[in-house]
Amino acid sequence: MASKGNILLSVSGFDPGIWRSELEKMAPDRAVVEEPSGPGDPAITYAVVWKQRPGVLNGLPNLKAVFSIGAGVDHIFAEGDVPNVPIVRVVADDLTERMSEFVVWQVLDHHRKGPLYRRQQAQRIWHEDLMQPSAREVTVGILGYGTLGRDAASKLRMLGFRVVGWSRTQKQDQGVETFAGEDGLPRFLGQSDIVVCLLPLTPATRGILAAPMFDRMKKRGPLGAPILINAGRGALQNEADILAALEDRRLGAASLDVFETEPLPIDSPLWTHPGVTITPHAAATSVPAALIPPMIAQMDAHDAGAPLTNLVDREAGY
Ligand code: NDP
Ligand code: OXD
Repeated sequence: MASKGNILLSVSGFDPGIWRSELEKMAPDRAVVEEPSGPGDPAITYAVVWKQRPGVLNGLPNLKAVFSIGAGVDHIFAEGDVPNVPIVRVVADDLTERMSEFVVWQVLDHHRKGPLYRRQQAQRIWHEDLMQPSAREVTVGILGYGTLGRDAASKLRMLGFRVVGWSRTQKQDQGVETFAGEDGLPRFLGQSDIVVCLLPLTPATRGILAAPMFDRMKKRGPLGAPILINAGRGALQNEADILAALEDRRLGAASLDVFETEPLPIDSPLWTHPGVTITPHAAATSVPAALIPPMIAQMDAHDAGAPLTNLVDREAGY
């Protein structure tokens, strides 16, 4: 029996069913609806969204907050006017740990020459590449030293890598040299052998992974040329520039989880490029059973007067 306000669930790009059933399980006292009952539906108090239907959030007089089912919120702003209510994003160990797994996997794969040995295996070639640096000789630079970046950094450091971080505002972190803003970028890039991008997509970061950045990256290093790993957002990267940089060795290789257009078009040259590893926006999946309980807990606490946490700064866009 629904006695609290209704939850509007508006997701596109995948089946909302598992989110709906988890919401219904965890919040039996709230009805879950996928559309307002009509203009100005007064029963809706919270929305849970991923690339919501354009306009669906507008004109809901009792909407108290919008919850993103991911860490990123660019998908919310992309769908036009978003009412001026708080936006809550995912900050959860489950998601963070999944992302760190991905980052560590890709860093180690490049560091330990996975692409080379897979190519050799396909040709039955037995040849040990003796140019194998130790982790201590390799610096991993994390663009976007936030919730995900810091966790990945701590796990990479445990493996022995040197880590540097770049963020919008200056950070202090023991054991990690940190840089901030445009001024800090050249020194960050100049020492990173592997650049891991965990930036949010905002007006300031759109298209940042492009020729001007690749031109400024470290020229030589223990891995030969710098490696790019992007698990932030596809619109952070210029794919034509990545391909050009791979051709002239400004980049040695790239692992891309996100793309300008998703799914990656069948005719994209990235699919077959020997220097590119592709995963289908799978770096850190949002798992309903892990993410819905804290969302419902926040809704209940907020209804009882508590402030919301993990709020998005609308001006900064993340
Ligand atoms: P956070 O907000 O915790 O961290 C973002 C970091 O980026 C912060 O350090 C922030 O700086 C920095 N940043 C933002 N704008 C700029 C800028 N203009 N210049 C320099 N640094 C900047 O986000 P999360 O770590 O939780 O998530 C990051 C992103 O990862 C998400 O927005 C999403 O796009 C992506 N993601 C991808 C997934 C996947 O499966 N591929 C899964 C989950 C997330 P400051 O610290 O100063 O605020
Ligand atoms: C996210 C994502 O933002 O999965 O959480 O991309």
